Amino acid sequence: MTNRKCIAVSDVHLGIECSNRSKFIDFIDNLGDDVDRLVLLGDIFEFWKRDPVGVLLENTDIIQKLMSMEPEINISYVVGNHDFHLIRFPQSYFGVKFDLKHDLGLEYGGTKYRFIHGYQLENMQFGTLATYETFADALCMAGDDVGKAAEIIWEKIGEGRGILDMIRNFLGISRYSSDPHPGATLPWIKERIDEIMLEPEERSMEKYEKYAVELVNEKYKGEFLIYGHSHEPYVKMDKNLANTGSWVWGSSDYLEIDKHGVALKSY
Ligand SMILES: [Mn+2]
Repeated sequence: MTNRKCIAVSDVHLGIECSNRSKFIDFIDNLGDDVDRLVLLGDIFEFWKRDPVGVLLENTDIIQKLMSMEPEINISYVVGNHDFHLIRFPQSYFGVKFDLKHDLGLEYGGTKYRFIHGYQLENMQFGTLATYETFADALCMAGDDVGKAAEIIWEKIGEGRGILDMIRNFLGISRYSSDPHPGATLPWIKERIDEIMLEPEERSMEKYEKYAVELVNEKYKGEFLIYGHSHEPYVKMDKNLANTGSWVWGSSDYLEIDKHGVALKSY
């Protein structure tokens, strides 16, 4: 194909008020004829503040639209922290159709591109990636209100039962522990979870880019890294880094990737 063009988009957070839903529908309705691939780069749906079933039901029109775009446009879905729960259904129609992944590699114009949502950058301070993913999945199922969800998590971690037992186990805070001060680790976890629960707008962004540079220099050496998560769109060709931005609070960011490189656009 001569005009291969990939569109990457993330952080639409469908299901909450500030999501730019109608504009996003217009956007996917009007992808150009030269687009052969759409990468949904995570947090397309918001399952932390809402329940997954409710959000998916409300957005069946979008899901059907996306499904009908194949095979002309190849769709890949890389899960984010807020829609991590989707990865639990690899055999579902949704999973098969969208080819759900934790990360994705593609090549355009001789450049290898690596796509991740970007929650992997939280892992740098949270502990292990497995712990973070367990946490993200638990939050997806925690309920319909973020305040309530956070509260539930504190109760669970504190009491040592329920959905976050796995996290406790990872961190070695067993309620059967002979450690006389098992609570000593709690402030450490609380501090990190508090930060992860902040809205992207309230977080310090420099550290994400710093961690992303580390990934490009180590784990993804020789590749161009594209991520979302931070809601701060940018393209830095010199650093082999780009961010897809978001579709909340009036933003409508996306990246175009073709043989010439990466371009940041706003719809
Ligand atoms: Mn995210």
